[in-house]
Amino acid sequence: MIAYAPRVSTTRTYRTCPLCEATCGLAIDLGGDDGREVRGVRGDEADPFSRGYLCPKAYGLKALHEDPDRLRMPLVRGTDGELHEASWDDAFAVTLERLGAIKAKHGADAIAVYLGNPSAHSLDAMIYGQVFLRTLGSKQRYSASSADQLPKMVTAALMFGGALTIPVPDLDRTQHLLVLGANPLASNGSLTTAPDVSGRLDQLRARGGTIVVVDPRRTESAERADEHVAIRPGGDAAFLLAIVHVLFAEGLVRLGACEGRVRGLDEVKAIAARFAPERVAARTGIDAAIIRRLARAHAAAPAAACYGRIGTTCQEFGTLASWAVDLVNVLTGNLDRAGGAMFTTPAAMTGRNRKRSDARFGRFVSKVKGLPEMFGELPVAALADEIESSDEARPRAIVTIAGNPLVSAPGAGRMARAFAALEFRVAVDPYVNATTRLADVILPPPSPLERSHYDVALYQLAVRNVARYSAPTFAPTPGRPAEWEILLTLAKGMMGMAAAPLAMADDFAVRELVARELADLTEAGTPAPVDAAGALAALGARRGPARVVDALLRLGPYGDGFGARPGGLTLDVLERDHPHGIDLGALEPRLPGLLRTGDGLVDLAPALVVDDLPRLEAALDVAPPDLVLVGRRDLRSNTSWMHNLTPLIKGPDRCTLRVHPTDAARLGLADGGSARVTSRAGEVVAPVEVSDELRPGVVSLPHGFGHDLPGVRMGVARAHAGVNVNLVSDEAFVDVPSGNAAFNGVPVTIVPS
Ligand SMILES: Nc1nc2c(c(=O)[nH]1)N[C@H]1C(S)=C(S)[C@@H](COP(=O)(O)OP(=O)(O)OC[C@H]3O[C@@H](n4cnc5c(=O)[nH]c(N)nc54)[C@H](O)[C@@H]3O)O[C@H]1N2
Ligand SMILES: Nc1nc2c(c(=O)[nH]1)N[C@H]1C(S)=C(S)[C@@H](COP(=O)(O)OP(=O)(O)OC[C@H]3O[C@@H](n4cnc5c(=O)[nH]c(N)nc54)[C@H](O)[C@@H]3O)O[C@H]1N2
Ligand code: SF4
Ligand SMILES: [Mo]
Repeated sequence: MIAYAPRVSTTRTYRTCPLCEATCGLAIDLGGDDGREVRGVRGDEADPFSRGYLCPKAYGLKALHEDPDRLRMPLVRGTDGELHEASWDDAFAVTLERLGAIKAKHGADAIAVYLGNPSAHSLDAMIYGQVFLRTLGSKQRYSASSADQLPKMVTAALMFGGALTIPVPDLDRTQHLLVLGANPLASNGSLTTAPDVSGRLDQLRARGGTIVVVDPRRTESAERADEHVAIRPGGDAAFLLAIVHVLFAEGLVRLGACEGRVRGLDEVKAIAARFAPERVAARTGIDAAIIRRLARAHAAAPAAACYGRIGTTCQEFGTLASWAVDLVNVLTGNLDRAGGAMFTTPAAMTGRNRKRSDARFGRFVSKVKGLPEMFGELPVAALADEIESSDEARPRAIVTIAGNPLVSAPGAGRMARAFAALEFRVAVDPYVNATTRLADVILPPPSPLERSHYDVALYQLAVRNVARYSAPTFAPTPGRPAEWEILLTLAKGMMGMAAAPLAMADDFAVRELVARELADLTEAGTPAPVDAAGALAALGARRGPARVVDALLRLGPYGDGFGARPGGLTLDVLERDHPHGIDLGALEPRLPGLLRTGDGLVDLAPALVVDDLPRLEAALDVAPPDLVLVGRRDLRSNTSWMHNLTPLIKGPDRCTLRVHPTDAARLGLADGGSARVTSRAGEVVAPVEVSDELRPGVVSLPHGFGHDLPGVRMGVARAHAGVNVNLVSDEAFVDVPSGNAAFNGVPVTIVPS
């Protein structure tokens, strides 16, 4: 008898890491009897974009795939009030019956939807989440955007015409980088997709360039810079307008590529005249002389980029600050030039040929505070208000998709009460966490390793033009729907077509999406190469999001145009010929063709933005609060949901309140002691870490913690529970024009505890 040894060989597969915006290429070694074991995760040296780089979170993919707490089957709340495992058929049936009844009785707006951050990293959720939203037809739409980059989307839409027409710093060619409110060494970059941002910053300095970091905390990124400017939280708009003041006053304004392509220049000049460096010095905490020097240095650099992130968007003056970032780019001649702030030319995106501007706001308003709709959504800071309103058409149910608003949204305590008061809650989510523990049904998507992946969103903001497709590393487990199938099942069910085959619904959804793209083309005056039916036939046997990516690639600037440009990119070509991805070159100037502002000009002084200036000017004359809270990110985490992965969470407690020594002394706080932090919205008690990296008067606490609530089924995270800073963040403290949450600069009082 011959005994066969079990298979011990390993197979190397490649895929893009979906865990942050950097999109690193990974080489994943598989082994085990059935080849379904992850043996190793490495950076893919052959990836033309990430060139072997990876961060510690990549190893978390194995832990995530294997995490016993990650749900494999749906949970449905039983008559005993507890969540129990259920079959997919039963879970879908309960969901559709309850949502259908609420919609029938109260209308579609009675069902709120919240789309969380990982939906930007899940191809399935990004594409089919939109399909679900469209078929549901509810105006009660929310997302993590309004707890993140909404102000930037608003100013991009107003200035350039597209919500994602956001300039990215051309990191690889710039000679001067002014960073405000971003810590790319921890976050790995955001609204700027740049794997190995740390290496790219080193190269910037190695070629003689300079980096200035403006941040109330001396962050990892500030340590790496030539200069750190410890701004007072919320001071960025005033600081940048003072820079613009100096540019005008000293005759340093140059429009470069924007020459003859702007409107509102005189208005900006008049506005800037009101922001002399001396006037803003107190509010910004930055000496007038420093502001003048930084303005001159920026204007003198051969190529410079101004870049702002969370510290400039999630704050009281987020829209003004986001606008002022791009004013500096335009007025120093750096917009749309190599080494300045440029626009990516992505290979696949929806709405590429759309001509009308995205900037149509306020088509409806929130019921309680009258906040305007932005890009079809209401701000998450208004969600609890809406649920708790007495309006007949208030939300009675919520569907959260890849979101954890009870941890991540401001005013988390009130949000928890509002959620508890709903009639029905559904979550599309792999974990039972702070939010989903309240759900009536949880529908878990499969592991990231069981899906296809293409970064449709993030490649729109990359520092090079790139394309990379990842096929599923592991075949999906039979009987478990893909995330797109979960969302499409909900979508067709809400259309009253629960019995229709999924394949038919998919054909319908994809035909609609392709037809919209083709209609945009025709409207733009380009003859469409095919009709929607022809496109569907040409797309062949692929189903789900991969088919959509193929369609978008083929209609894109490098695509085969469905036969119009033979030899062009298709998903087949990408998959077969470029398993490590394809580099499509450095960023190229894109003005004026990119502009969708109606008159084809960059609008330097949009009314929505300018109208908010009196609020900023009023703040210049008021003494700032004594103590304010800001956020903090750590390289080994991402928002609230990676704390259950042992390799990423082990080590010292990270959820600490960092306090400057002088503040610690006057407040009576000791390193290792504990402090009670109180705001209008609520309070938390957190361990104290005394650190001189903070600007005095500023304390910092990371978000994403507080995993010890009853019902949370995340054993590892529970052991590192931490506290939820958003119990202190105030849902009433927002960037007024956009309604975006102001997590940074929250006034607090602190006592030893
Ligand atoms: N105080 C403070 N609060 C903040 C911030 C801050 O800086 N300070 N930052 C804000 C920012 S920038 C953001 S983006 C938001 C994030 O806010 P959210 O998007 O609401 O929260 P996350 O913590 O990212 O939660 C993601 C959820 O998605 C689930 N999930 C993970 N992968 C998948 C998947 O593939 N599919 C599905 N369906 N679910 C998945 C996780 O289990 C988790 O429940 O938080 C904001 N909150
Ligand atoms: N490792 C890791 N990576 C992540 C995430 C994560 O949680 N962990 N989250 C991801 C997400 S959802 C996002 S949106 C991005 C965010 O990416 P980044 O914006 O780069 O990340 P943060 O670390 O939040 O940086 C914000 C900085 O703003 C500073 N700040 C606070 N208030 C102000 C202010 O008023 N003015 C100025 N100038 N600075 C201020 C803070 O001290 C902080 O250093 O990161 C993504 N990547
Ligand atoms: S930086 Fe880390 S988490 Fe982000 S894509 Fe790269 S390996 Fe993944
Ligand atoms: Mo974010």
